[in-house]
Amino acid sequence: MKLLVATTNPGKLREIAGILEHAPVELVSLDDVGEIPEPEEIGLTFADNARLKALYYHRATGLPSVADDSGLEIEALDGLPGIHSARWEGSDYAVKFRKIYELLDMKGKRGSSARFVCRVALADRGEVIFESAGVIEGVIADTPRGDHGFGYDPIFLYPPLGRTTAELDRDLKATVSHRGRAFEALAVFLKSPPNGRW
Ligand code: ITT
Repeated sequence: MKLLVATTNPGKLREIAGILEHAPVELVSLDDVGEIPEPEEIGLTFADNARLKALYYHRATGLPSVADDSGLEIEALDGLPGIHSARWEGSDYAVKFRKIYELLDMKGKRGSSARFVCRVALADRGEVIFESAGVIEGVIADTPRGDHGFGYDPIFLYPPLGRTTAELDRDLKATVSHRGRAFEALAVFLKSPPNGRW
């Protein structure tokens, strides 16, 4: 059974492929299905956008499609950048990090609590047939650190390991991350769907 991992983000794709390595599916990426314009992410929640993307790519390709909508919520910034994480303050992460530190310093809260959130939706036969969620709680690191991962990983400190998620290799990040938790639940579903097939 083919499963389209419907993301344009290479960092996400690498992590998802690692987590689903032993799932009973043949993973296909957007590179394998030809040019498809990106959908507008007009949902108001991570869950809405995950469903929207999964259904959109499923309808465009006819393949069972899984989408991930995720982001960073910083407590002292009232949950920003949240569902807008990918495009908030542009696409240059050095600039995004500077802006975050500037806003946090104005409030005297550089080490604010923060969390990464991930919602996953799987669409097949014209509808969403599975959803899952994962969260990892942490704090904003005093300075960016680490070269692994992608996006906001260098500024997200995971206190139980005393490292940013950019200082964890892919497999270790997957054991503790929002995406790891949400996609592990998908892997369980793929191995034993409730009605014997999915
Ligand atoms: P697709 O919609 O094509 O999957 P995207 O990157 O636009 O790609 P989202 O709309 O879900 O995806 O935005 C997710 C953003 O949240 C991502 O670009 C990062 O900025 C941030 N993010 C999510 N998970 C992350 C992680 O594990 N590490 C670092 N940053 C993360």
